Amino acid sequence: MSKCFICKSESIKVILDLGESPVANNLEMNLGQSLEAKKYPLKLSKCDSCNHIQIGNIVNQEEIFSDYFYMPSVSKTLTNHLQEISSEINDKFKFDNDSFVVDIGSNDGTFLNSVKPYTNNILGIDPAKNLSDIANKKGIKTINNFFSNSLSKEIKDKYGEADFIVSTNTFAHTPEVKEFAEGLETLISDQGIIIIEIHYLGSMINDNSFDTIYHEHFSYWSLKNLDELFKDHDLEIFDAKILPVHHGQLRIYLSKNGNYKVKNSFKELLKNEIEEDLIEKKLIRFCNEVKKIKVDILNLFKEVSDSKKIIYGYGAPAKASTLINFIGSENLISVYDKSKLKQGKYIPGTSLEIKDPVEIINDNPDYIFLFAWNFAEEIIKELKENYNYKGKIIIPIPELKVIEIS
Ligand code: DWN
Repeated sequence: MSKCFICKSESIKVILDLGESPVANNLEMNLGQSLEAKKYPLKLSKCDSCNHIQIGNIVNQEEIFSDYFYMPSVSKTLTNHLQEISSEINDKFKFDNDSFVVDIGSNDGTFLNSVKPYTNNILGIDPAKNLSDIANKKGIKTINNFFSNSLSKEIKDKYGEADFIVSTNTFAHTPEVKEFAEGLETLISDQGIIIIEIHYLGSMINDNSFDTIYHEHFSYWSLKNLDELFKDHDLEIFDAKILPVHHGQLRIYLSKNGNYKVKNSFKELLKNEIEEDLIEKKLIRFCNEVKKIKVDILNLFKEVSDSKKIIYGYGAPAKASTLINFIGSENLISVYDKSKLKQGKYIPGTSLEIKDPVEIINDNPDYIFLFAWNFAEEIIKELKENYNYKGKIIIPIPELKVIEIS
């Protein structure tokens, strides 16, 4: 029986069932392994007592994160975004040259690399062995482990309290939300600042981005539930903003209670979320919209195959696994992705090999289906300038549309 990650209530209801899906980022090495990929129920559930939205079926975190193929450094948009975080911290809160900065879910060290001009007193934490090795080789000291309160105590004993803790796209990736919050409370200094970025429930609902539902996304956070959770751990959100990056990220700024005046930007966002009635009214609309999107995409695929045209996918994001396993992959030939970690592997559960985008020149697809729709601008620019692509781009989310590059 699954329990709410926050209040531990067992009164959890499934609100959206996306069928069976493999672990999204567990790209397979060959066709045989891909077609045999283990699939798990992929459902979205809601806690009746605190309204927390969480994955309906827990897959072991070791299976998901020990060897991980997502790297922000593949995208200029994301690399710039992480760079902006460190320059914003310096503008708003000022790094000292010995400020101790910890990145939880540090991946390949892209964010901490951007902190180096301000301080070398940096530490990454990431459970993926392959990514921790890449970061350590780049000289970004990284502990290969999951974040926990006990690890926080070890870090505090060895290196002292953190002046800044940054965690992007990680806090939603664990069911142990209280343990994570305790770890933050343990490690952060009395005047320290924590910045957490996660995909925002409000953006998912408003943008119909149901493809961001996959097993590594354990929680789909509302600002209200974040506020209540951290208040139980002597941590206060004093600022918050929604960012366009990825698929609508929420950034929250926290410190020990009372350190910073709570900003109107946070109060306004919280008020809108509650007044917009995100959880009840909009969530029901969202679940109905998902079914419509599936029908619309399948109708488009039928039109394309009736006209004997060919479609390739672009981008092998985790989102692609959810979308493909929900709508089927028989209409697609294969998928392009710039990430060298992903090329030559297969989207799990399909026969779609991931190819270097340079092959677009030979393949010359009539249509390109943008699985990495959140980077449409950067990718379309690349298709035009690097591959002189002419054809039609299918952008599935937030609404299905086809644009022509002539
Ligand atoms: O929370 C998460 C989000 C933030 O990032 C993680 N759970 C995993 C990951 O999700 P994702 O895999 O959907 O992330 P992306 O960054 O949307 O994936 C984009 C994919 O597209 C990457 O594999 C890189 C690729 N890409 C490309 O081939 N050419 C990206 C760009 C910008 C390009 O020009």
